[in-house]
Amino acid sequence: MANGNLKLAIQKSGRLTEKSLQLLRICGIDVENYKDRLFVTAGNFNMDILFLRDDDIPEYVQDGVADIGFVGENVVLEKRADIEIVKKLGYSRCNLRIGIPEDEELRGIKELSGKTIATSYPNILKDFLDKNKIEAKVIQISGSVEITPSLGIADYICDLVSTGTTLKMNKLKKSFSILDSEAVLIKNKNLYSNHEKNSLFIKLLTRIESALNARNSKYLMMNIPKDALENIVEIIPSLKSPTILNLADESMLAVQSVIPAEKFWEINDKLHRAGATDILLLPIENIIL
Ligand code: PRT
Ligand code: ZN
Repeated sequence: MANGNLKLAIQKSGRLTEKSLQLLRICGIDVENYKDRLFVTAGNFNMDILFLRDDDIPEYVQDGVADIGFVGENVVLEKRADIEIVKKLGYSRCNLRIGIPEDEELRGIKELSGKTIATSYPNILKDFLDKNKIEAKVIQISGSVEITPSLGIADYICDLVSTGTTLKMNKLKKSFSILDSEAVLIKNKNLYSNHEKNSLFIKLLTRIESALNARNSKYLMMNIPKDALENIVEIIPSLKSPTILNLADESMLAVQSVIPAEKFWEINDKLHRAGATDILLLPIENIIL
């Protein structure tokens, strides 16, 4: 594999895999026939993709076996790898939290003192406890942390939570948050010294940034009566000034604009009231600013 290609490590099989491949596809990078392979070379970009367990990605990037990686920030912090976090990628969001039995209450973090807490993230938890000057016993468990309180192994747990269903199923509930996590782009600290690879990295980063910009934006199109223009332009939360086009019907205009996706339902009623018709909202794949 010493071919000058940029080497990207992603999770082989798990919660990050599909979203990581999808991000590459939006960046225009073809990754085909990857099932049961340890690595593949992209069809149309000088890049090799290595498929690894997520826990191994920070160390592989630190040691330069891979140049860059997509991995959960929780794993990066737990492994204490000497790498650079370049960017949050906006997927696989979760929360590392203290979970406690349903019938207990914790009024402040100091009440963790003297308790036994089971976790797969002992380093992150110990850092949190040290920072808050709390002495608690941390026991490291590699899976099914949520059953430890009912087995009498631990008082509380510290685990990743997304919907909260796992906690509920085990008669536990959410308590303090230790870390908000999501997938991040990481890179080897010496990558910049390899000019060829670094320029491939910058090319990829530009594409990732344009994909992330687009993910939160939509393309809004509508027809409006000419005399409503001033009103309507005020309602639209545009990235830039909206495009305004004449229509065959001279009393009407077409208005088009990129807007933050989450704003649409907020402004939709206002647009209607101001006289907009034929409102279309379209997805955007990339935005190059
Ligand atoms: O085999 P490999 O080691 O590669 O994978 P893995 O089994 O260690 O990891 P995987 O695929 O389960 O998760 C990969 C990454 O996804 C994690 O490191 C997080 O960054 C992210 N992620 C996002 C999550 C969750 N959400 C999540 N809910 N990882 C784990 N969970 C688990 C959690 O541990 C608990 O058991 O899901 C359960 C809680 O989910 P809810 O929805 O019931 O609250
Ligand atoms: Zn793992």
